[in-house]
Amino acid sequence: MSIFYTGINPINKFKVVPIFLTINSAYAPYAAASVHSLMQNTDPKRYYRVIILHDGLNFVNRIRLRSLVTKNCAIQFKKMTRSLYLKAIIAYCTKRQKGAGDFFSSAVYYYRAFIPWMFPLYKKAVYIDSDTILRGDIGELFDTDLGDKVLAAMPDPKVTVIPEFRDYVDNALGVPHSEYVNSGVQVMDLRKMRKMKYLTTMTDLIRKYDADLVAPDQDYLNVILRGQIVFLEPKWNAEPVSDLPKSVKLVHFNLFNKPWHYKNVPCERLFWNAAKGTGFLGDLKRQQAGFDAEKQKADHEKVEALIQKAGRLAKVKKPVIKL
Ligand SMILES: [Mn+2]
Repeated sequence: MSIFYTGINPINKFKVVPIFLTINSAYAPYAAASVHSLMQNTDPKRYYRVIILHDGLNFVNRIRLRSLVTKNCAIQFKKMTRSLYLKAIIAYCTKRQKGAGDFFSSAVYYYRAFIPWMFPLYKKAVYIDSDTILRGDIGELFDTDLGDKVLAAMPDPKVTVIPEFRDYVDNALGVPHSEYVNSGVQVMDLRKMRKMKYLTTMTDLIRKYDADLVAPDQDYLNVILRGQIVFLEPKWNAEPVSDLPKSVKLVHFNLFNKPWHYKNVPCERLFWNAAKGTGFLGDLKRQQAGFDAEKQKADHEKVEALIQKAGRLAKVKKPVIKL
Protein backbone atom coordinates (compact mmCIF):
# COMPACT_ATOMS: atom_id res chain seq x y z
CA MET A 1 0.00 0.00 0.00
CA SER A 2 1.29 3.49 -0.89
CA ILE A 3 2.54 5.70 1.93
CA PHE A 4 0.17 8.34 0.53
CA TYR A 5 -2.78 6.06 1.13
CA THR A 6 -5.24 7.81 3.41
CA GLY A 7 -8.09 5.37 3.50
CA ILE A 8 -10.24 7.73 1.45
CA ASN A 9 -11.82 5.93 -1.49
CA PRO A 10 -10.54 7.64 -4.63
CA ILE A 11 -13.83 7.15 -6.43
CA ASN A 12 -17.27 8.58 -6.73
CA LYS A 13 -18.93 8.82 -3.35
CA PHE A 14 -22.21 7.57 -4.76
CA LYS A 15 -20.79 4.17 -5.73
CA VAL A 16 -19.58 3.43 -2.23
CA VAL A 17 -21.47 1.22 0.21
CA PRO A 18 -21.91 3.49 3.25
CA ILE A 19 -22.14 1.71 6.60
CA PHE A 20 -22.88 3.62 9.79
CA LEU A 21 -22.09 2.76 13.40
CA THR A 22 -22.87 5.00 16.36
CA ILE A 23 -20.59 4.68 19.37
CA ASN A 24 -19.00 6.28 22.39
CA SER A 25 -15.55 5.36 23.76
CA ALA A 26 -17.00 2.47 25.78
CA TYR A 27 -18.31 0.82 22.59
CA ALA A 28 -15.08 1.30 20.60
CA PRO A 29 -13.67 -2.22 21.27
CA TYR A 30 -16.87 -4.00 20.14
CA ALA A 31 -17.23 -1.69 17.16
CA ALA A 32 -13.65 -2.53 16.17
CA ALA A 33 -14.43 -6.26 16.15
CA SER A 34 -17.58 -5.60 14.13
CA VAL A 35 -15.80 -3.39 11.59
CA HIS A 36 -12.89 -5.83 11.35
CA SER A 37 -15.27 -8.70 10.55
CA LEU A 38 -17.06 -6.49 8.04
CA MET A 39 -13.78 -5.75 6.24
CA GLN A 40 -12.75 -9.39 6.18
CA ASN A 41 -15.93 -10.21 4.28
CA THR A 42 -16.10 -7.54 1.58
CA ASP A 43 -16.34 -8.06 -2.15
CA PRO A 44 -12.92 -6.99 -3.50
CA LYS A 45 -14.62 -5.43 -6.51
CA ARG A 46 -16.65 -2.99 -4.40
CA TYR A 47 -15.82 0.00 -2.22
CA TYR A 48 -17.07 0.50 1.31
CA ARG A 49 -17.03 3.41 3.71
CA VAL A 50 -17.54 2.86 7.42
CA ILE A 51 -18.77 6.05 9.02
CA ILE A 52 -18.55 6.18 12.79
CA LEU A 53 -20.79 8.70 14.53
CA HIS A 54 -19.49 9.42 18.01
CA ASP A 55 -19.64 11.90 20.84
CA GLY A 56 -15.91 12.31 21.40
CA LEU A 57 -13.69 9.27 20.86
CA ASN A 58 -10.29 9.53 22.44
CA PHE A 59 -7.15 9.60 20.32
CA VAL A 60 -6.08 6.02 21.01
CA ASN A 61 -9.50 4.64 20.11
CA ARG A 62 -9.54 6.65 16.91
CA ILE A 63 -6.06 5.49 15.87
CA ARG A 64 -6.90 1.87 16.58
CA LEU A 65 -10.16 2.03 14.64
CA ARG A 66 -8.59 3.95 11.77
CA SER A 67 -5.78 1.40 11.44
CA LEU A 68 -8.37 -1.17 10.33
CA VAL A 69 -8.70 0.45 6.85
CA THR A 70 -8.13 -1.77 3.83
CA LYS A 71 -7.74 -1.14 0.10
CA ASN A 72 -11.47 -1.12 -0.51
CA CYS A 73 -12.79 -0.04 2.85
CA ALA A 74 -12.35 3.44 4.30
CA ILE A 75 -13.16 4.69 7.79
CA GLN A 76 -14.53 8.11 8.54
CA PHE A 77 -15.28 9.65 11.92
CA LYS A 78 -17.99 12.19 12.49
CA LYS A 79 -18.48 13.82 15.85
CA MET A 80 -22.07 14.63 16.70
CA THR A 81 -22.69 18.35 16.96
CA ARG A 82 -24.96 19.62 19.68
CA SER A 83 -27.89 20.60 17.48
CA LEU A 84 -31.22 21.54 19.02
CA TYR A 85 -32.46 18.07 18.09
CA LEU A 86 -29.64 16.38 19.94
CA LYS A 87 -30.05 18.65 22.96
CA ALA A 88 -33.72 17.73 23.19
CA ILE A 89 -32.84 14.02 22.93
CA ILE A 90 -30.10 14.20 25.55
CA ALA A 91 -32.43 16.03 27.95
CA TYR A 92 -35.05 13.33 27.40
CA CYS A 93 -32.57 10.46 27.83
CA THR A 94 -31.15 11.98 30.98
CA LYS A 95 -34.60 12.23 32.48
CA ARG A 96 -36.35 9.15 31.14
CA GLN A 97 -33.94 6.39 30.34
CA LYS A 98 -32.12 6.36 33.65
CA GLY A 99 -33.02 4.13 36.55
CA ALA A 100 -34.62 0.73 36.18
CA GLY A 101 -33.19 -1.22 33.26
CA ASP A 102 -30.40 1.23 32.66
CA PHE A 103 -29.46 -0.72 29.52
CA PHE A 104 -30.42 2.12 27.26
CA SER A 105 -29.51 5.23 29.21
CA SER A 106 -27.37 6.52 26.39
CA ALA A 107 -28.28 9.01 23.70
CA VAL A 108 -25.87 7.15 21.39
CA TYR A 109 -28.73 4.98 20.16
CA TYR A 110 -30.54 8.05 18.85
CA TYR A 111 -27.60 9.16 16.68
CA ARG A 112 -28.80 6.85 13.89
CA ALA A 113 -31.90 8.99 13.47
CA PHE A 114 -29.55 11.82 12.42
CA ILE A 115 -27.98 9.92 9.51
CA PRO A 116 -30.43 11.07 6.77
CA TRP A 117 -30.15 14.65 7.97
CA MET A 118 -26.35 14.75 8.47
CA PHE A 119 -25.44 13.03 5.20
CA PRO A 120 -27.58 14.63 2.50
CA LEU A 121 -25.39 13.27 -0.32
CA TYR A 122 -26.20 9.64 0.40
CA LYS A 123 -29.39 8.08 -0.96
CA LYS A 124 -29.21 4.79 0.85
CA ALA A 125 -27.14 3.40 3.71
CA VAL A 126 -26.72 0.50 6.09
CA TYR A 127 -26.67 0.92 9.85
CA ILE A 128 -25.31 -1.78 12.19
CA ASP A 129 -25.02 -1.93 15.98
CA SER A 130 -21.52 -2.28 17.38
CA ASP A 131 -22.48 -5.63 18.99
CA THR A 132 -22.61 -7.37 15.61
CA ILE A 133 -20.20 -9.66 13.74
CA LEU A 134 -20.28 -10.12 9.97
CA ARG A 135 -19.85 -13.47 8.24
CA GLY A 136 -20.84 -12.34 4.77
CA ASP A 137 -20.58 -9.34 2.44
CA ILE A 138 -22.47 -6.37 3.85
CA GLY A 139 -22.75 -5.12 0.27
CA GLU A 140 -25.43 -7.76 -0.25
CA LEU A 141 -27.39 -6.33 2.67
CA PHE A 142 -27.02 -2.85 1.16
CA ASP A 143 -28.46 -4.20 -2.11
CA THR A 144 -31.74 -5.14 -0.37
CA ASP A 145 -34.60 -3.94 -2.54
CA LEU A 146 -36.69 -1.56 -0.45
CA GLY A 147 -39.37 -1.15 -3.11
CA ASP A 148 -41.60 1.72 -2.00
CA LYS A 149 -40.76 1.14 1.70
CA VAL A 150 -38.53 3.36 3.80
CA LEU A 151 -36.43 0.86 5.70
CA ALA A 152 -35.44 -2.81 5.96
CA ALA A 153 -35.07 -4.45 9.37
CA MET A 154 -35.79 -7.78 11.06
CA PRO A 155 -38.80 -8.59 13.24
CA ASP A 156 -37.41 -8.67 16.79
CA PRO A 157 -37.13 -12.28 18.05
CA LYS A 158 -36.97 -11.15 21.70
CA VAL A 159 -40.44 -9.63 21.32
CA THR A 160 -41.85 -12.95 20.13
CA VAL A 161 -40.43 -15.02 22.98
CA ILE A 162 -40.68 -12.68 25.99
CA PRO A 163 -44.38 -12.12 26.86
CA GLU A 164 -43.74 -8.80 28.67
CA PHE A 165 -42.04 -7.35 25.58
CA ARG A 166 -44.80 -8.69 23.34
CA ASP A 167 -47.59 -7.11 25.43
CA TYR A 168 -45.66 -3.87 25.76
CA VAL A 169 -45.27 -3.55 22.00
CA ASP A 170 -48.89 -4.46 21.27
CA ASN A 171 -50.44 -2.28 23.99
CA ALA A 172 -48.11 0.59 24.86
CA LEU A 173 -46.78 1.19 21.34
CA GLY A 174 -49.81 0.00 19.41
CA VAL A 175 -47.53 -1.85 16.99
CA PRO A 176 -48.52 -5.49 16.28
CA HIS A 177 -45.67 -7.52 17.79
CA SER A 178 -45.20 -9.49 14.56
CA GLU A 179 -44.32 -6.19 12.84
CA TYR A 180 -42.05 -4.78 15.54
CA VAL A 181 -38.46 -4.72 14.25
CA ASN A 182 -35.07 -4.76 15.90
CA SER A 183 -33.16 -1.59 15.08
CA GLY A 184 -29.69 -3.14 15.35
CA VAL A 185 -29.44 -3.77 11.59
CA GLN A 186 -31.09 -1.37 9.17
CA VAL A 187 -31.05 -0.59 5.47
CA MET A 188 -32.28 2.98 5.17
CA ASP A 189 -33.72 4.83 2.20
CA LEU A 190 -32.24 8.15 3.26
CA ARG A 191 -34.10 10.14 0.61
CA LYS A 192 -37.45 8.93 1.88
CA MET A 193 -36.43 9.52 5.48
CA ARG A 194 -35.46 13.10 4.63
CA LYS A 195 -38.70 13.60 2.74
CA MET A 196 -40.82 12.42 5.64
CA LYS A 197 -38.70 14.45 8.10
CA TYR A 198 -37.93 11.42 10.21
CA LEU A 199 -35.69 13.20 12.73
CA THR A 200 -38.12 16.10 13.24
CA THR A 201 -41.02 13.67 13.65
CA MET A 202 -39.09 11.73 16.28
CA THR A 203 -38.00 14.75 18.29
CA ASP A 204 -41.52 16.17 18.10
CA LEU A 205 -42.88 12.94 19.59
CA ILE A 206 -40.22 13.02 22.29
CA ARG A 207 -41.09 16.60 23.24
CA LYS A 208 -44.84 16.12 23.03
CA TYR A 209 -45.21 12.93 25.06
CA ASP A 210 -42.06 12.74 27.17
CA ALA A 211 -42.99 9.05 27.23
CA ASP A 212 -41.43 6.41 29.44
CA LEU A 213 -40.47 3.65 26.97
CA VAL A 214 -38.49 0.41 27.04
CA ALA A 215 -36.16 0.56 24.04
CA PRO A 216 -34.66 3.90 23.00
CA ASP A 217 -35.16 5.08 19.43
CA GLN A 218 -36.20 1.56 18.41
CA ASP A 219 -39.68 2.16 19.84
CA TYR A 220 -40.04 5.48 18.01
CA LEU A 221 -38.75 3.93 14.80
CA ASN A 222 -41.42 1.25 14.98
CA VAL A 223 -44.21 3.72 15.68
CA ILE A 224 -43.13 6.20 12.99
CA LEU A 225 -42.33 3.69 10.24
CA ARG A 226 -45.08 1.16 10.90
CA GLY A 227 -46.21 -0.37 7.59
CA GLN A 228 -43.23 1.12 5.76
CA ILE A 229 -40.68 -1.54 6.64
CA VAL A 230 -39.37 -4.41 4.52
CA PHE A 231 -38.64 -7.42 6.74
CA LEU A 232 -35.08 -8.69 6.46
CA GLU A 233 -34.32 -12.39 6.43
CA PRO A 234 -33.07 -13.66 9.82
CA LYS A 235 -29.64 -14.39 8.32
CA TRP A 236 -28.95 -10.63 8.44
CA ASN A 237 -29.69 -10.23 12.16
CA ALA A 238 -29.25 -13.66 13.70
CA GLU A 239 -29.27 -14.46 17.39
CA PRO A 240 -26.09 -16.18 18.56
CA VAL A 241 -26.81 -19.90 18.85
CA SER A 242 -24.39 -22.80 19.22
CA ASP A 243 -25.51 -24.49 16.00
CA LEU A 244 -25.43 -21.37 13.86
CA PRO A 245 -26.72 -22.13 10.32
CA LYS A 246 -24.12 -21.72 7.55
CA SER A 247 -26.41 -19.25 5.81
CA VAL A 248 -26.09 -16.65 8.60
CA LYS A 249 -24.28 -13.51 7.44
CA LEU A 250 -24.55 -11.34 10.55
CA VAL A 251 -24.71 -12.30 14.23
CA HIS A 252 -26.15 -9.80 16.70
CA PHE A 253 -25.13 -10.15 20.36
CA ASN A 254 -28.28 -8.40 21.45
CA LEU A 255 -29.08 -7.75 25.14
CA PHE A 256 -27.69 -10.80 26.97
CA ASN A 257 -24.68 -13.11 26.86
CA LYS A 258 -22.16 -10.69 25.46
CA PRO A 259 -18.99 -12.69 24.68
CA TRP A 260 -16.80 -9.87 26.04
CA HIS A 261 -18.50 -10.40 29.43
CA TYR A 262 -19.21 -14.12 29.63
CA LYS A 263 -17.28 -17.28 28.88
CA ASN A 264 -18.86 -20.26 27.11
CA VAL A 265 -21.57 -18.30 25.31
CA PRO A 266 -22.79 -19.14 21.79
CA CYS A 267 -20.71 -17.75 18.91
CA GLU A 268 -17.93 -16.48 21.18
CA ARG A 269 -15.31 -17.81 18.75
CA LEU A 270 -16.72 -15.63 16.00
CA PHE A 271 -16.37 -12.58 18.22
CA TRP A 272 -12.87 -13.33 19.48
CA ASN A 273 -11.59 -14.13 15.98
CA ALA A 274 -12.84 -10.74 14.82
CA ALA A 275 -11.38 -8.98 17.87
CA LYS A 276 -7.92 -10.39 17.10
CA GLY A 277 -5.79 -7.84 15.30
CA THR A 278 -7.90 -4.84 16.25
CA GLY A 279 -5.64 -3.49 19.00
CA PHE A 280 -8.48 -3.92 21.48
CA LEU A 281 -7.96 -7.62 22.22
CA GLY A 282 -6.14 -6.97 25.51
CA ASP A 283 -8.80 -4.53 26.68
CA LEU A 284 -11.54 -7.01 25.85
CA LYS A 285 -9.80 -9.91 27.63
CA ARG A 286 -9.35 -7.75 30.71
CA GLN A 287 -12.97 -6.70 30.54
CA GLN A 288 -14.09 -10.32 30.49
CA ALA A 289 -11.73 -11.29 33.31
CA GLY A 290 -13.02 -8.39 35.40
CA PHE A 291 -16.66 -9.31 34.86
CA ASP A 292 -16.95 -11.04 38.21
CA ALA A 293 -19.92 -12.64 39.95
CA GLU A 294 -21.07 -9.27 41.28
CA LYS A 295 -21.09 -7.67 37.82
CA GLN A 296 -22.82 -10.72 36.36
CA LYS A 297 -25.50 -10.44 39.01
CA ALA A 298 -25.99 -6.74 38.24
CA ASP A 299 -26.18 -7.55 34.53
CA HIS A 300 -28.89 -10.17 35.08
CA GLU A 301 -30.79 -7.76 37.32
CA LYS A 302 -30.70 -5.12 34.60
CA VAL A 303 -32.23 -7.52 32.07
CA GLU A 304 -34.84 -8.57 34.63
CA ALA A 305 -35.64 -4.92 35.42
CA LEU A 306 -36.08 -4.16 31.73
CA ILE A 307 -38.53 -7.05 31.32
CA GLN A 308 -40.43 -5.94 34.41
CA LYS A 309 -40.58 -2.39 33.13
CA ALA A 310 -42.06 -3.67 29.86
CA GLY A 311 -44.63 -5.67 31.82
CA ARG A 312 -45.57 -2.60 33.86
CA LEU A 313 -45.85 -0.32 30.83
CA ALA A 314 -47.89 -2.94 28.96
CA LYS A 315 -50.83 -2.39 31.30
CA VAL A 316 -52.23 0.60 29.43
CA LYS A 317 -55.59 0.93 27.70
CA LYS A 318 -54.27 2.79 24.67
CA PRO A 319 -50.87 3.48 23.07
CA VAL A 320 -48.75 6.04 24.92
CA ILE A 321 -47.55 7.85 21.79
CA LYS A 322 -49.57 8.74 18.74
CA LEU A 323 -48.24 9.95 15.40
MN1 LIG B 1 -27.37 -4.44 19.70
